[in-house]
Amino acid sequence: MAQELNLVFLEEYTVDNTRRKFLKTAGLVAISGIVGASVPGIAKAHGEVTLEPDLTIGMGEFFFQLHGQEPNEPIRMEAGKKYLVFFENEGQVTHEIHFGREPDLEEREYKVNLLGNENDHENHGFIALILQPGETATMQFFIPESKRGEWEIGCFMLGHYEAGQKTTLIVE
Ligand SMILES: [Cu+2]
Repeated sequence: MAQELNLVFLEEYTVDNTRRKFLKTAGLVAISGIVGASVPGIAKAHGEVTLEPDLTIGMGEFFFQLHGQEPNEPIRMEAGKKYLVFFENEGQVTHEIHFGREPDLEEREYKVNLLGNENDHENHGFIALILQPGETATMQFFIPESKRGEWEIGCFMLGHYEAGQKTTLIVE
């Protein structure tokens, strides 16, 4: 049940002229269904193209886990680089993936979002990915240099953040 999720761009993004132009007018955009169009894929038999993720992040009760690391061990990413990230809900219940800082446990989201804010009209805000048990999503995004620092990945399903489902995300 792969869910082809949106491309999320931040600020300057220079893959091709068409998208750059689109971005200049729209700011942060989420575009469905073009993941395969902009990322070098790995050709498979029968004409199938499989994307090779840079990172694979699993989640469950109650953690995020970069494959190759321990649950909730800090995740490091580089600013100024494009990432294709594969997410997989390996748990038994629905989980969310928010990227931000300053958790707001009343509103159940971060006050500051790494990938845009809801009320930021120039940058159509990306709030969270929501995955049902067993569901996966592939997301592509670019973290600009201006976002260097310490962030967090968290799940704001009721009680999950409180139970420890949060992981430090270091943008270097
Ligand atoms: Cu959760």
